[in-house]
Amino acid sequence: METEHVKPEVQKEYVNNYLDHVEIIENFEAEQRKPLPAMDKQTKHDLEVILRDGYIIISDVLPPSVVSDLRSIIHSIPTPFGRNNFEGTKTVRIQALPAKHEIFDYIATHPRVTNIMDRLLLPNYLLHTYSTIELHPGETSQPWHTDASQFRIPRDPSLNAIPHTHISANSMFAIDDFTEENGGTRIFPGSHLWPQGRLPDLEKDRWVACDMKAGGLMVWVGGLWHAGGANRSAGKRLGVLAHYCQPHLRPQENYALSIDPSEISKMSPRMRSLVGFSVAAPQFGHVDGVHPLRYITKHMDGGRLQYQKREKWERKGELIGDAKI
Ligand SMILES: O=C(O)CCC(=O)C(=O)O
Repeated sequence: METEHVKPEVQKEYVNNYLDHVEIIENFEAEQRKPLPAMDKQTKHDLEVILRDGYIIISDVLPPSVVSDLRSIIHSIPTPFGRNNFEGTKTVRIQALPAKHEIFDYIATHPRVTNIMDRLLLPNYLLHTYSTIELHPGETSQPWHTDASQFRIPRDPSLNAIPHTHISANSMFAIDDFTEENGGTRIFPGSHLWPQGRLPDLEKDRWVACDMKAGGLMVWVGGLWHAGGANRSAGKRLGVLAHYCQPHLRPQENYALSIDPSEISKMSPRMRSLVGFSVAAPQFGHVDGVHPLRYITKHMDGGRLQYQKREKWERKGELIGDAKI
């Protein structure tokens, strides 16, 4: 797909440069992880489309039995609407998914996604946010944004800083059909190649809405301008979004595990903040949507942090999506 303001030859050079450098990514820090198997045709195709357009939509990735399990599991977790325009005041978002149910392990590690992420991000990349997003009728469109901008790292205008061009990348599995009418994610194709400071021009730039059936998957890079759509339909639009980021976007030491949570409230606010028990704008460091200190206070019992029980899940039924992997 061609995109305004990015010359086709620049776009082509970018894709070719990147693919040349995939070998570097595949072997990068190989001592930490076995080198990746050679890229198969399908992954190469997915990657080429993502690098060219900034996103890809893939049909029939999740089998109907998994879609139906996900829908009932998600609806069994009561959660209020979002608190602002970005979260969506008519949108239900459930967070801390790996703490809640094993089905979310399956989704976050789905090979159709990880085969792509393995080549966009460095080994041991992280889940950055992971939530279910259900737009209810009447939801308005989300503000336009790129996911990577929250890291406040300038976009690389030469488009050549491999492999760091991609600070993060995102995936959305459709649990309901996504349409323009019910709030399918809106995208400016090719906008991942826009230079630093270039904002969407709503009079000139053309956006498209993600149109995919339940079980479909959209993957996009962190630099792509997009937004959740407005839900003008009478039904809901449910998706599961897993956003991954580079592995070094965190402190070297993992204090959250080494410090007894009962000690945190005894620390000074400054010290507490230094070891990560804080929320930095826009929402770095929250735990299941709340400030970590509030989370600890709420979940402490007998001087120990009580964890919720993780529900078990076993995959059953057909292999429709997986058969293509
Ligand atoms: O719900 C959507 O379609 C997109 C949501 C999104 O981009 C976000 O919450 O950052």
